[in-house]
Amino acid sequence: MKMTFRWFGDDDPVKLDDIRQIPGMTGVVTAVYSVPVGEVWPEEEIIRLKSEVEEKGLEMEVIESVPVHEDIKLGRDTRDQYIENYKENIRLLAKHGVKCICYNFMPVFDWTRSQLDHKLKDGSSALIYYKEDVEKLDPTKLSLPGWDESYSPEEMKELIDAYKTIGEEGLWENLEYFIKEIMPVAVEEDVNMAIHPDDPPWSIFGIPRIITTKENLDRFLDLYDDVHHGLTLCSGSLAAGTFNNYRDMVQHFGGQGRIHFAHVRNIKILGEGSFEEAAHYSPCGSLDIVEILKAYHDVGFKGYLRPDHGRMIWGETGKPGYGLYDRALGAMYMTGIWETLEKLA
Ligand code: DNO
Repeated sequence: MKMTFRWFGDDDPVKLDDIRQIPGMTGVVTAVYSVPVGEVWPEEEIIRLKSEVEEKGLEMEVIESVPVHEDIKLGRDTRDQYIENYKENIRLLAKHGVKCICYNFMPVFDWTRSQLDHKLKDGSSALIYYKEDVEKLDPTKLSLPGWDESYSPEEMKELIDAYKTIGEEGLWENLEYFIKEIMPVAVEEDVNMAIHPDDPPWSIFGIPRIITTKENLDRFLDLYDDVHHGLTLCSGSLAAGTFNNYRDMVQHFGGQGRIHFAHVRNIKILGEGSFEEAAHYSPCGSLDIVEILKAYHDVGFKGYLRPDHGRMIWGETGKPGYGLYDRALGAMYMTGIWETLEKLA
């Protein structure tokens, strides 16, 4: 297992100088953020980013994310050019030492929450998802970090309607087309492609979502028979669905060598369809992080792992879910568990 930390580049209030001081940290997970979705990343930007990271003694072996253009997800006529660009990004990143690319196939919205600064009893704040609040939201008028904000409300409505029209099976077809195009390039370049599950793992705003359950992840992996075709197994996303057993998924997919990247965080499940994000420490939430890491250890997990969303603690302000302190505590906690597992093995 290689412990990593997400870093949003030079604009991130969390600095590489901070990240390198977390014991056991091997590298950062980052991306080129200056390029619109669907375009080829300038090679000089990749080189610059890599040398900036390496100068601080960290590695840049994982990219999160190379986003997939909506025209690909919708299967529009223009998709082939965007797919060619995607392949070119895989080649360029491989050329500069990237070994794993995280991406998702969520229509329009990436992760969704009802509130980003919910005050917890201990004075910290966390991201939450309350079903009844999300149901009241108007998706054409809202924005969350990580979402593409370049759409007007009218364009957003049109996009959402287009997804409703193709439905889940249409989305599967478009995903299959994309995977069959890009995977031969990833195999040739020896890059592991790691799809991120839908967060939360159910349909929101009437839009289809398909990377949601064990059964669907099996169906996804069956689209291409090569170990490079794999998963980012995100505990906070998948386990928010009470129908999912994350630990069982680690055993199942990890046993097949198909988990390339692990996102591990804790959540407190508040009944069907609602949850609060919690500190990584098991008693703070509904997930048993020791059992989860033990499952990774048992399958001989050699991929990358990162702490996922943290709370805002100690007066820190910054990108919701992506402050320094709580994620550093999470990383250290998991590094400690891993060290224990190694010693007891
Ligand atoms: C949320 C993240 C996601 C993830 C993308 C991957 O905090 O885990 O935004 O980066 O879905 O493409």
